[in-house]
Amino acid sequence: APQTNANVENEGVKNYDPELARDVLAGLTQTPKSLSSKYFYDGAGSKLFQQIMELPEYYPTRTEFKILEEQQAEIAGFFGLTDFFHLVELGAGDGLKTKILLRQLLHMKADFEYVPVDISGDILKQLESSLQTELPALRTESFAGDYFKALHWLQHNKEGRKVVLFLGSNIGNFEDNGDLEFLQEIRKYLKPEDKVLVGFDLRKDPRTIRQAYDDAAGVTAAFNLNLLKRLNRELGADFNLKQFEHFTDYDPLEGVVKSYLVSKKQQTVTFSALNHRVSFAAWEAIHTENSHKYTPAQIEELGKKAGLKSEQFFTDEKHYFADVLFRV
Ligand code: AVJ
Repeated sequence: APQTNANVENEGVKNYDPELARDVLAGLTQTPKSLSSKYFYDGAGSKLFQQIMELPEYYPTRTEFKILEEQQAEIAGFFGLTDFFHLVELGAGDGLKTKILLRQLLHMKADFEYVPVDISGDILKQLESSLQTELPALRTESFAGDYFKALHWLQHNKEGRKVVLFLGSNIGNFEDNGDLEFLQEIRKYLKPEDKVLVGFDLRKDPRTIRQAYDDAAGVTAAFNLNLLKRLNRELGADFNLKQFEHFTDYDPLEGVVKSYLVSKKQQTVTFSALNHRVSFAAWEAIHTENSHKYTPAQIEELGKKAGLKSEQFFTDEKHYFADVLFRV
């Protein structure tokens, strides 16, 4: 009987993450179905994202890298170098882009401490060891956990002003007003002498944007489908990856890339660890990601609503991307 099978398969996934289970069930029992893009980044997903950043179609990383490289001295100057500060990076990742700024700040003899924050302790350990060999003079104190827990901890345990980095256009990944709410939350931790540098992907030819999320080699498709692989492994689901496909489109009115996993036929998926089944109609879509693109005016407005003034835009010659420096 199916019940018995489910119990047998259960053995493999006894220690599932209850938060993942709750989010996934909530997302797949509502209409339209959705899964949070924050779950893309398991081991395989992080590797696939590394590959995405190398794709010819995926311009954001390369463009932001160039902005930081070419304008590093000016950007560092805007941080204010006359007194000590904490350079807090939310979602530090591999720090490849940040190392440009870190090197520059050390070169300018800035008095600062680097505080990389990431949900993944593994990523932070890798970052710390690479920093130790590449930039031995750097003072680092990493924080594994939630971004706002990190800001709270800093406020209560550390003296001195701060410069907060939120790079890579991660700000674009929120739903609805999530970008505004995120900046409003950061604002609560800021003092007049603090700064925030945020990476925004700008509006451009809609075809350029669409291609960046639907590459010819199919890496982004694999990245999206990996979410289902993760649910198979971590929640004992039985998604047949051949029966779902990656679909993505950019709406130039809304300025949002929306990505989906579409069920190619009517089918039922069983989550053996959760004793739960989810049915899909033929061509029913699971919404998996939003990626917002902004006009400069929208960025100013967003800042204003969050109580932040945009002090300086750092952009590339094609105006594909902007790192924007805000203060209160
Ligand atoms: C990591 C959120 C910046 O939205 O461009 C890349 C994630 N998704 N290709 C983005 C992503 C598909 C990426 N961010």
